[in-house]
Amino acid sequence: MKIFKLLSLFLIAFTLITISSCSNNDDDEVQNAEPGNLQIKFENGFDNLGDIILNQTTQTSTNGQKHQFSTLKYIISNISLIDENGTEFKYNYNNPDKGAFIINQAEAQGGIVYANLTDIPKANYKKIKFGLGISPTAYLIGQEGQGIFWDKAKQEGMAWSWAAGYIFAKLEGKYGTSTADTEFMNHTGNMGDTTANGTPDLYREVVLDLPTTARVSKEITPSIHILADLNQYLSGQTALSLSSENNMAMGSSPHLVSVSNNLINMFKVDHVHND
Ligand SMILES: [Cu+2]
Repeated sequence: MKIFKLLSLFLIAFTLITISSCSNNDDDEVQNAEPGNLQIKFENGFDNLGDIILNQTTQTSTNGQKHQFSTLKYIISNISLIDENGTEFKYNYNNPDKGAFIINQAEAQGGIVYANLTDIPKANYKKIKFGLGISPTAYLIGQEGQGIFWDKAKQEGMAWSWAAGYIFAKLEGKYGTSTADTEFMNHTGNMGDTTANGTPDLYREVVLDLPTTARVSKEITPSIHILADLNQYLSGQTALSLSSENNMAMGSSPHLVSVSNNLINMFKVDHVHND
């Protein structure tokens, strides 16, 4: 009997401890599971030198052309984050109204253009993925399905007519051999429904490793600091020269396909801030 009583007491005590520790865990999880925010910093530069000054910073390409930008803008969309378990969180995927950003060097503050993301699940993220431009899938949702971003893109000169669609990257400035004195405009984009038209799809995606884990929580808003090396434009995987044939190119011509292939390789995560 004594042993039975002792056992019962032990069992009750054990159960109480288990219940209380369980409920403690539950409380912690409820608190910690709250989503947080994330900031992406885009620093546009040439090679390892950040902060391009419009109409000023001049770069010489592989093919020996001096060039500088008066306009440097591009669209980022379909951002996703991959955590330490390989789980991918898609941020307003194929929803430009909530998930697309215009990165405009004219709006850089201290050389940085910011994209602020909200309501990100708490996790330790190891990789970031995003698209340059607007995906064909998002475009085919139609104008009504993305009226907010479409209007914004129109206002910021990042769109043609709806039939032609968005401008993915808008690069304008001057180039030349001894001095940058000849105007150029290269505007990349899909010119409508690429499948129906049988035209090239210039939307490109990239996956980048984070050198430090981005620890998103209610308490911590990490910043992912990306260096975009605009040297890739003319000196990327395909060395390009500007000429009278392509210096006023708009749409998805072969030259602009090469430009798109070069530009998607310009992104690198330099560092991550967890504070
Ligand atoms: Cu930084």
